[in-house]
Amino acid sequence: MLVTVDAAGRAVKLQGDPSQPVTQGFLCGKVAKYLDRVYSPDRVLHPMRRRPGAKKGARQPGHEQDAFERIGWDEALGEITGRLRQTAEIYGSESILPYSYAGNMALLGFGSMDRRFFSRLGASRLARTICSEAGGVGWSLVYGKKLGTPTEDFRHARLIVAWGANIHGNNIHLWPMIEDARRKGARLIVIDPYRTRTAALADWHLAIRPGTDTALALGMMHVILREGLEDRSFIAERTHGFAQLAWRVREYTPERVAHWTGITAADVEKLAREYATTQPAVLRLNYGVQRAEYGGTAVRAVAMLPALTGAWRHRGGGAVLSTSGGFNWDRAAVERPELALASPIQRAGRVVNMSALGEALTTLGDNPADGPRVHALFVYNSNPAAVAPNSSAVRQGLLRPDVFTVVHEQFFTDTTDYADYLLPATTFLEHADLQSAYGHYYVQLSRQAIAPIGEARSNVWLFSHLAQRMGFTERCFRETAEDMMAQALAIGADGHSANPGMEHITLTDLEREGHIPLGFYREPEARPFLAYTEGELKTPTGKIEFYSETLAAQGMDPLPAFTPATESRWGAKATEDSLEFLGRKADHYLNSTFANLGGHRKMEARTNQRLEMHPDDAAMRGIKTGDRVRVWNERGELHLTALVPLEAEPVAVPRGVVAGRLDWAKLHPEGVNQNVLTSERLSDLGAGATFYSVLVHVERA
Ligand SMILES: Nc1nc2c(c(=O)[nH]1)N[C@H]1C(S)=C(S)[C@@H](COP(=O)(O)OP(=O)(O)OC[C@H]3O[C@@H](n4cnc5c(=O)[nH]c(N)nc54)[C@H](O)[C@@H]3O)O[C@H]1N2
Ligand SMILES: Nc1nc2c(c(=O)[nH]1)N[C@H]1C(S)=C(S)[C@@H](COP(=O)(O)OP(=O)(O)OC[C@H]3O[C@@H](n4cnc5c(=O)[nH]c(N)nc54)[C@H](O)[C@@H]3O)O[C@H]1N2
Ligand SMILES: [Mo]
Repeated sequence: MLVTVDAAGRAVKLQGDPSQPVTQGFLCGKVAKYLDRVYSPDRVLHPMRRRPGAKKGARQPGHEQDAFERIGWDEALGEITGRLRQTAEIYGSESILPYSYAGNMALLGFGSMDRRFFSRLGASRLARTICSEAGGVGWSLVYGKKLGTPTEDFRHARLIVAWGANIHGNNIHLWPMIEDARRKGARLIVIDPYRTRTAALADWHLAIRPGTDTALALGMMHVILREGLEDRSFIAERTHGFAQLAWRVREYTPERVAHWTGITAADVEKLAREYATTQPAVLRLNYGVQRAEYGGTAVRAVAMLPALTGAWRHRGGGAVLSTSGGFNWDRAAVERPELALASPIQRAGRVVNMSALGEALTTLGDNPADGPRVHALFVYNSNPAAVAPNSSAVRQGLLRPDVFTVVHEQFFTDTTDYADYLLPATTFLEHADLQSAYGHYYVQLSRQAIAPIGEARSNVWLFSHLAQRMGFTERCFRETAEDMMAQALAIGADGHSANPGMEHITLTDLEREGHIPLGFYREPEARPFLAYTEGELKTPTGKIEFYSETLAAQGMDPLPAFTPATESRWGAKATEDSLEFLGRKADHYLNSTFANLGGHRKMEARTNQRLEMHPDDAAMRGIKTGDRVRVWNERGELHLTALVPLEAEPVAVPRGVVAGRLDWAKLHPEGVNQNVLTSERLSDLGAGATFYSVLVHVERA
């Protein structure tokens, strides 16, 4: 991204960097308006302390400040470290819980000085599972690490399958490559229960029922093997466990798969044939499939398809979930986990799963074997009161008078309303960082473009200063962002990185170029990158694993199998009138980020606080577009406005499925959002969140 700064030091223009081969000079709709955010009058600009007597809990937008009084940074750091020290002395250091995720996805902003600080403190460790862990584990069981088809190579594909991936809504920079491919005759198939913008633009949309992708993938394999469309030599050279897989998929006839998925047997066959006989064929698997109770297995099953057909051999073929496995940063140098040995507990803290924050704040510690109850919560890079599942439990926890809460934020979010101390955070224009990626293969450096607004400070600055105020004397706590960039890159005496795949990179070059490809991606034309086609993989057998010895050793099924989610139409919790609820993201917000800005809300207006329904489900309940509907389950309820397609309009969701979108809770008249409905049940692999395995009831209000 290029930022134009005027003589007064004010950013006046944002644009995509035309020299970046993936983003190609354009920004997505929401980030194009990022300056609205940087200079918003609603930003948190100073450290604040809750006023004596001011109750915690949701406040009307514009009135959040009333709960706080302004203090200086020095006072804030002193008082917060005092409280943390006291909490650790009384309850044990593991009663302190950091909570952070993806507000800042840069290398240092996501996790660096903060990890050092909490390790040295002996705090609980957070398992960061809310987004991608189930799929990451599922993918890695097959391939060892997350690599995949380069975004730029989608241009060469002849068949593109978006599988639980809303490319046009969430991953717009891939779209031009797809348009290129389609101009040359490629077809786009979308597998998604919801008619996304991507689905609306596709050649073929298969509206699969939520949580049934494993069945579809195994059904496709059934057809591929029955018709002999597999790539025998690729299977023999590169994979492990084919015979066992072949045996397993015999059960998954198109007819059985049709029963579960809602896709006809004829379409299952057609899809399998088209997929296996078109090359290059590429799967864009994103994280939609794995926000489900059996989502890890689903990703695992889908990921096996290109290994069966040998699609990896072809430039523009294969699959991609994430490219993050290409980046071998020196994380240990940045995070320094061994600092935990110098903490009061002299070991790494217990692990708390972020996808069960409600439980962590309300019941964890009831059993003393699990360690102490949580008595201090330190939130940064995240808005858990809006994004974490089962938000009633989260709120109940945040309201506990014996939980001391600090929030480092840019805005007065749903979460800051529960803070004892609120600290102002910089935006990415106001600090420097390195950028990793999960959609491309370039190392990037983002410079600081403008001075921090107000008294905002970066995450690195904050945790460095907290550590010093705690009296931590290790030198690493005085390091700067620049020091840590050099450490992440493992810059040696000759100025070059020592990280595998980054040896050609120097900080000076990065400063000048902005983005530099990873070693294996330096000559993509002369030497195209074909993932998993050469050498040993990082799996136990060194091969692509259809059959997993790792899972077998854990007593789990070593082969993928379809299991219906507990909260699905066949699950134990289903009743006559329950509906499967997809609490999806908004096209014009980034999770909960941007939801408070007028321009972004306007773009999202058609679907915001709506419940999208199939006409039959609506008619059965006497519901029409514009009606207020009550949506509820055993965890919570909220009212939304029904959005039902008219006869001539395409349906957004299949029968039995309803869909909502993420918003800030306090911008809803009832002070809640759709996460009052979602559950803390964890996924089969990776213990991830299961936002898309939810049953609800709906009635006209
Ligand atoms: N505009 C916008 N862009 C974003 C974000 C945002 O909030 N807004 N968030 C960013 C983040 S954090 C992430 S992780 C990525 C995620 O990007 P995606 O992985 O694309 O994320 P989702 O929108 O969660 O899921 C994709 C699609 O999966 C569908 N889906 C749900 N359940 C199932 C299922 O069982 N099977 C199948 N086949 N599909 C299913 C959903 O309807 C959805 O359209 O996007 C990033 N980009
Ligand atoms: N129902 C439902 N819930 C979901 C999802 C869904 O699809 N449906 N998606 C899930 C997914 S995929 C994800 S990734 C999570 C995301 O959940 P979060 O990681 O909480 O993401 P955001 O909602 O974007 O909130 C990030 C916050 O970080 C702040 N921030 C930004 N930069 C910085 C910084 O440098 N420092 C500090 N201290 N703060 C900063 C922003 O102002 C923002 O309020 O939500 C999950 N929740
Ligand atoms: Mo995410």
